[in-house]
Amino acid sequence: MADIFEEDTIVAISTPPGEGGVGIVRLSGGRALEIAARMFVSSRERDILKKTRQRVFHGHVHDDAGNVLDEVLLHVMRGPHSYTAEDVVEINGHGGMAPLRAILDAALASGARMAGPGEFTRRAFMNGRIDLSRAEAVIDLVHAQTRAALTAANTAAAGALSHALHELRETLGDALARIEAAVDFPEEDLPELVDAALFDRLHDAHARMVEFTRTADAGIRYREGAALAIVGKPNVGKSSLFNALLRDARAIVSQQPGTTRDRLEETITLDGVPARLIDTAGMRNAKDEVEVIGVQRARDAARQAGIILFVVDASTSYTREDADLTEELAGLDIPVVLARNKSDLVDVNAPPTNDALPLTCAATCDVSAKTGAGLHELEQRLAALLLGDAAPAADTPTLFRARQKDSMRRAAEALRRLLDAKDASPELLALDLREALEAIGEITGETTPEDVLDRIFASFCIGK
Ligand SMILES: Nc1nc2c(ncn2[C@@H]2O[C@H](COP(=O)(O)OP(=O)(O)O)[C@@H](O)[C@H]2O)c(=O)[nH]1
Ligand SMILES: [Mg+2]
Repeated sequence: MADIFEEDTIVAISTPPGEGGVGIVRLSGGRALEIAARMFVSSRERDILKKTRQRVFHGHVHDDAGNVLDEVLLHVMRGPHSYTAEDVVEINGHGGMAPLRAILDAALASGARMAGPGEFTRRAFMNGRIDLSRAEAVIDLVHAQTRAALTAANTAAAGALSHALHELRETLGDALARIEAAVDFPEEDLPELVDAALFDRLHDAHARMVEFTRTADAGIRYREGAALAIVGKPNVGKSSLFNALLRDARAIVSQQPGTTRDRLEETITLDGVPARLIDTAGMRNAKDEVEVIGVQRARDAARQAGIILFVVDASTSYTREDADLTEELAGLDIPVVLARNKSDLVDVNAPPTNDALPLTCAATCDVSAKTGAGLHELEQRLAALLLGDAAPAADTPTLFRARQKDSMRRAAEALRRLLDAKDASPELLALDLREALEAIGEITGETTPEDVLDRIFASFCIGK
């Protein structure tokens, strides 16, 4: 599989642009050492081409004319004991774009080719060092925004997900081998190959697949996060609630209605899920030109949100504006959490001034942005909505992409068909098994179409 690459050695700057303590230029491929040797002069006259698995050299990188470009540490890792399973050389130079670019140019001039996005990781995958689920987890490690997302990505990157998937494939593959063998045997020999124990194993495998599909939503949430739009009429305390949830005085709060005109966005963490909290302009029939635009933006934010946090002022009666907004939100088909704010002003002994709004809410919370009362419960309700009841136990391998979930769902369906029709002909059983195997193979990479692979690796950064 790897041979299409054999000729070319790729190079890229692997650290982010900008200034840093160190910067790394990474080379991988059959000629990585030879190219590095052309650019590098060891300070102790060591030969970097000498066979060792791993070694670090100190010295200088030169251009063709012999000019020193940077003082570096050269880290040589021979395949297959490297990230890509090929020969890899990492040149650790001084951080800063000028020296790194100079080293990169020298490598290109010496015969390396510029790496595409994710090409190092793609090589690790093509060379069989990691499967697709691990390669994708590497992207997620880089992009993880919360501890929970990082844990999930780490678990998958370390191979726990890949291991669980390969176990499933083995169970299915073993069953397929037996069932296919049964096709060629006379009827009386069947029980030994295809027995109750085999169906028990498939039954267990099916249960694990269903569990994977169930917890996938949480995995996807950890990775993608969700947008949480705060909407309501002017002056109900949206910006105050935004600040309270952020634990920061980010938005301007004022008793003057119509203060917030633009949308503000900040990320908070709700039970491990990165949530983009969006403060919006109060929804009303605004006259002021800027405010009209703000209200339009509020509408857009609400429409695109994963959850709407609808804020009302519980210390006053609902108005026409609340009612209009309620109607508008009800038409959106997005879960709404109702926050009855300013609870500190509500006299608990007085009869409630507010009847229920004609809106089915996923949750209703009494809060006070001013005193912080009810905030914790509000956060818990929001987190529960984001994760459903599907949050996987920590360290349990989880699917974390919609694509993976879809494949797993198809695998589980195929296996369900088989289990529902155990007495069907071996040919039919084999058909279902093959379909299930193929679907799981899409997650591990064995049967993933090339264009899907292209898209996955294109989402990496160059140098990873
Ligand atoms: N007593 C009380 N006042 C609040 C509370 N939340 C907001 N306010 C006040 O209500 C006014 C409007 O708040 P603001 O956050 O700007 O509302 P927005 O227009 O919906 O963004 C300000 O004077 C706030 O101090 C609350 O929970 N209790
Ligand atoms: Mg505001």
